[in-house]
Amino acid sequence: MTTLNIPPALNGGQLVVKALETHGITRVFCVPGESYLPVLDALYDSAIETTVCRHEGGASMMAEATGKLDGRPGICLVTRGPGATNACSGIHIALQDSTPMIVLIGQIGMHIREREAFQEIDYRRFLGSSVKWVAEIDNAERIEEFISRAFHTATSGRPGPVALVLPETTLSATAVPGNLVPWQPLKTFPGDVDVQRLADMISYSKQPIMILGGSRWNEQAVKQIQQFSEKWLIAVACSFRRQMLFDHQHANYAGDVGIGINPQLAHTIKHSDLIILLGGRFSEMPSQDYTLLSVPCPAQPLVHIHPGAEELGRVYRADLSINACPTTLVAALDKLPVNVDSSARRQSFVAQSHADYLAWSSPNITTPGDVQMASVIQTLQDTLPDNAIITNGAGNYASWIHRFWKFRHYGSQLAPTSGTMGYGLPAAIAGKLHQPDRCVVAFAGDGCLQMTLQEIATAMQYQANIIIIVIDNGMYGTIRMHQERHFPGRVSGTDLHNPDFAALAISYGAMGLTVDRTDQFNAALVQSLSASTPALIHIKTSAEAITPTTTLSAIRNNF
Ligand SMILES: Cc1ncc(C[n+]2csc(CCOP(=O)(O)OP(=O)(O)O)c2C)c(N)n1
Ligand SMILES: [Mg+2]
Repeated sequence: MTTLNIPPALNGGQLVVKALETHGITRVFCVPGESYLPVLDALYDSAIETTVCRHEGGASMMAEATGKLDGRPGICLVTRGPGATNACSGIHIALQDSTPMIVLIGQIGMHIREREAFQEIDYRRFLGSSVKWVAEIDNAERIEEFISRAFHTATSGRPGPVALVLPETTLSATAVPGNLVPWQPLKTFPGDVDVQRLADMISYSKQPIMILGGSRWNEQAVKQIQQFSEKWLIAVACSFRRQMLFDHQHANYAGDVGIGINPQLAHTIKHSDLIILLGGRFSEMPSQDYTLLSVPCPAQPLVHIHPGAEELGRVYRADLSINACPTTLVAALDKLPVNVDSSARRQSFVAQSHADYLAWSSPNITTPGDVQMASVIQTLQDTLPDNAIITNGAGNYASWIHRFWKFRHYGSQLAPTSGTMGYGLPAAIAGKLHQPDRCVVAFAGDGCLQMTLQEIATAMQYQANIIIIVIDNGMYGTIRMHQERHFPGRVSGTDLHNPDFAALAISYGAMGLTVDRTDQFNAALVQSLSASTPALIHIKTSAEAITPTTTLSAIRNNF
């Protein structure tokens, strides 16, 4: 007698978790909800680590940051209705930052659909333009199919967020698991003809500048592009918040093309005879409100390389468009025999571009108040390992990092190109959980931190011993800056009355320290580095020190 070897049927929650395991997921971020209890229950038996957060915004930002570091989708689990609405901040970051991410959302049972049942949302309409793909799984037998597609969709072409909606009726139904195998990352490769044309354009250019951006990079590709820039004598800049893509101490580094760009670098880009956009979209922030390249036909010769075909020709009509991943493009460039015309001229162009960067990033500036932020960053630079992960959210405080911190390694930056406040703390927690051996420092403004402050409890719970540096100027400084520019002296809705952040950190069980003067920072940093808990350094800065280059009064008085 033969016995049929049929695996036992699993419930929907078990099928979801089994599929995540198959695709190599080791950690999920969640806020629990009664709408997806079978998934939580299946996680109980799984080797997947479940990280319980305090707010779905924090959970989705942690998932997004994990995707950014890892290249595989970060996973976030949230409940229906308010859980999903709270998760939107992280979903939007994943969309704008081209980060692979999968959000699993609970849902009411299918039998009560369309009555606006408790926390019912039509996610296809609600998330329609905020994700790469959103689908509701109405049959337990199709869970594996949908999850497989979610992994492929989130990671292919231009990566981004995918939302899968899990009705209670699907999670409680059962099905027999199939022969699911892990998803396969899809790469796009440049054609030989295009690579040769790119090489020819680089050969004959007198002032080529490459601007690195986007996602789908890895450590090897970052090394290869560095070697390529050396051999071919190319100046290299990094796009807004993609500074980890090129070693800032390298002789070919020209600076970051972001908010508060070095005017000299902007000039260089405007007058370059070849711009190579590699990996990024060159959207509003790096393009300086679309002024560095005219739309759709730039004045400068342009090569645009992007893994998503739909991004090529979307804004800029390039002379050469190549639909390829940064990794495959640099691998192809690596094989080319070097051919550079007018190398002496190129050498001096590269040297001048780097000299411009060094002058711009020198911390020898003086700003109002008792804390000099450029010196604070210099102290960090002198003390932290150079592969430390630096995170931030949105606010003028981030300009100190962008301008003065010298990023040196791939995977050392977690910062939202979407300009989302509150990102620094959850991103740092995710970074530390992902790479526990690395030093992780979260920067936040007083406004920024208070958007996700409660995640200090998550850091405590999982011993994610990060250092949080809060730059407290008593206001939503960025908006005050714009306000003073457009409506001088009419302060409206931008003042903040803040708590004692150090005391607050201590109440969570973390270390809390306060810095009022530059000379106190070093001791606070040393103490934080030796802490056996997360540590928060509350730096009180002058509201006048609004940017590295100007003061609030100067803006108000239109100087
Ligand atoms: C979630 C979110 N809400 C609002 C904004 C608009 N915004 C941009 S910067 C900023 C102020 C940031 O204040 P703070 O963190 O204190 O930094 P500062 O500019 O004072 O250095 C605001 C409100 C935003 N970018 N993101
Ligand atoms: Mg502030």
